[in-house]
Amino acid sequence: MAPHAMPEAPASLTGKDLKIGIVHTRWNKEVVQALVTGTIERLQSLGVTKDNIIVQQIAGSWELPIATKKLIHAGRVQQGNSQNLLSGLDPLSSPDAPSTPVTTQKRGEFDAIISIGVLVKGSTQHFEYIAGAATDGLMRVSLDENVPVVFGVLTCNNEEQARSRAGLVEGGLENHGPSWAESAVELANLSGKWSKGEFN
Ligand code: RBF
Repeated sequence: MAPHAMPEAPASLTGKDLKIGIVHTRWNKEVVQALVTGTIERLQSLGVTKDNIIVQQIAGSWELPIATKKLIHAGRVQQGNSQNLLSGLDPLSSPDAPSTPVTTQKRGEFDAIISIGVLVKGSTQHFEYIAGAATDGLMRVSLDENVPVVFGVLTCNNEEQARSRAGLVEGGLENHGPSWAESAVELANLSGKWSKGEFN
């Protein structure tokens, strides 16, 4: 096995019925876009439907922790709204009530969030500060909110290394996006079971 080969996901992995959020940065756009595409394609090949993959864009990695937290909360707001909507409807007494919008999107809480950004070491100390803050911040959000947050942040010495980790260099490394998708689906499924006290 190559030193940084990514571990293989369990063959039984399925993303059916999961709702996954992706929040990604605009900095280092080409690399980020390749990572986001790799992530989305793998989520879909695992059975997550297009409607259940919510993609949001922000400026830079510094903002990833707060954006991830806000996205988690947005899912909860949606859950509250759909509950209010349903409780206000009495199909027997209001036959003309507007029908629920046609969408196959799962309402409410995200099962996992994948936070994606690329930091390239430059001549300033920003790299260290932003990388440290994004790393600590994303871990904190995940634990505080009790939602799996996948760390999709690349910290690279240069542009070439970043491109390689996004699968953009011929003969280089694999795109990391698919492995982030697998981590999200795996932990989302396990979390769903554990929250019901089930292990199998
Ligand atoms: N954001 C990134 O996602 N990746 C970077 O490589 C990156 N480098 C930066 C370098 C400098 C000197 C500055 C000022 C910002 C950089 N940012 C980068 C943006 C940062 O994460 C954040 O969006 C801005 O600082 C605004 O809060």
